[in-house]
Amino acid sequence: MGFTAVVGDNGVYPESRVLIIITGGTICMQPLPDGSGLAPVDGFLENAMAPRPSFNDRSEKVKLSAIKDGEKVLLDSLRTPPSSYSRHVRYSALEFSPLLDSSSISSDGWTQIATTIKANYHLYDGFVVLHGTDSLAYSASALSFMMEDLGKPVILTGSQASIFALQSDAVDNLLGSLIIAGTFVIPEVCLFFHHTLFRGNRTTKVSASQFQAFDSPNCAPLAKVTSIGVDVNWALIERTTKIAQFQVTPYLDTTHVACVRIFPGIKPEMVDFVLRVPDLKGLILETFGMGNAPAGLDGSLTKAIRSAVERGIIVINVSQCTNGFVSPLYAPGYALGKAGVVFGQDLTTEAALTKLSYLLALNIEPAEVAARMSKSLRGELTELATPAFAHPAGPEDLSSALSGAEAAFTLLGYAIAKGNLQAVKDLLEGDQVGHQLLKRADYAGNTAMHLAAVGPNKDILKELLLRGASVHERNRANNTPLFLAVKMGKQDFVDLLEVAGAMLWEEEKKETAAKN
Ligand code: ASN
Repeated sequence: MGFTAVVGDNGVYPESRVLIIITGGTICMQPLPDGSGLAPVDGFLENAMAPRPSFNDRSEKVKLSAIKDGEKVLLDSLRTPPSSYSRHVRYSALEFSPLLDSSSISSDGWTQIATTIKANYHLYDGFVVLHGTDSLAYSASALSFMMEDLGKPVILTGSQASIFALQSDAVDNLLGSLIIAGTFVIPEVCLFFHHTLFRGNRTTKVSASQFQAFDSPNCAPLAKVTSIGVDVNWALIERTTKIAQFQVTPYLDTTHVACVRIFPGIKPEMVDFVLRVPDLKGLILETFGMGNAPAGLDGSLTKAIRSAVERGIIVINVSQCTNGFVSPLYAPGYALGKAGVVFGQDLTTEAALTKLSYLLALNIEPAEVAARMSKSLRGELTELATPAFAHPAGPEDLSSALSGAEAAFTLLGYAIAKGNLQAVKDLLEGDQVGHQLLKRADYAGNTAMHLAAVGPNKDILKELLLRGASVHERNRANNTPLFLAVKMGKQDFVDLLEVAGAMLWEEEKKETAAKN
């Protein structure tokens, strides 16, 4: 939203709240005293964050409420100095017990992360998950599917070197994640690494040792941290256009899926053997190039696959290439398609496996699982709806379309204040322009949602929600649209905002109750 550093009216900067969920990983590791390698150690907040000035402005100690294992607890918190967005980020942490090397994470760990976020969703503005890098792309993908109608940022990060090491990427990765989670309402499961914010379910680990360890080869970064701030690519951000509250599917079925990487000379019997593992429900087939596999003598590989598909097993074709997509362009790929293989477009293997596990956990028919595998649920794949050779709108098109954005936002403010729904619709027409306008704010940090929450026409509020506006944005005074609607006593606006997932903090409830 591009705020410049301005102190709030009363001389203090507002605070946002972030919960850090610590699962383990190198970021919190130290060498074991007996020399048997690195292992995670607990007490990260006190030992790694509190001593560092960039994580701790040494302000008065404050406890934050959180829900842990279903119980309300009070956690120590720390606060960052004000960022260039005129905000402190206050945060507390919940640690997994035991902390893990991420190679040991499983569906149970993902469930624990997702349910912790669900339980604490109403208490924090955003969530940062500290996690080892080895399986980070799997966890980011898994969580993106488990979380539906997410309205707040969930950012996974870790590091290649421990925060206790002299030369490490840990501080940059963690501080960047905290500031983004506490400043921008990016309602996605993201992965932040080496100054770059990625859509989690598009990522893959590309280096075992370099600090630039992750990439999302088929999707541009969602944001980049530069010397002057965070450059968010708002046009790319996924947002829900349903009026619905955040929900979690608390389980993924990773026990009935398998993954086979095709190689020159692979025996069809091997693939057939895997496809006959008792209770197997789905297979990810990593194929060559654009989705090709050797047919086998007399088409025996294709026969094995066809027979499996007839037995109700879902077979998904993804490419071994990191960039590009699969298609039935070549005869071998076409034959796989004829045998009933589903083309996973540009899905990563990590996203394909976790998406399949998610869909299997929903207990829907195999045909429905197969249909949903080639549709985008959380921005994890590119649906090939537009002609492959169309020229996408370049950055020039976008900037010229937005050159009058400030004027358009002013007009939008007038239309909202007058209750003129048609004018609002006209101004928001065009996906990218509309999206940019919904992210804009006036001098007081009020977005279109803040204005509509106190405006005369509830249908405008509904229209903004259906176009993907967020109920969680806070203005400079740290107020959400719901807080303003409650203060104005607009009960039907309050009801609509709550159905769309808005909620008040405990102090806000007390404050509005006292004044109303
Ligand atoms: N083995 C570590 C893990 O994934 C690697 C890391 O975090 N850099 O937990």
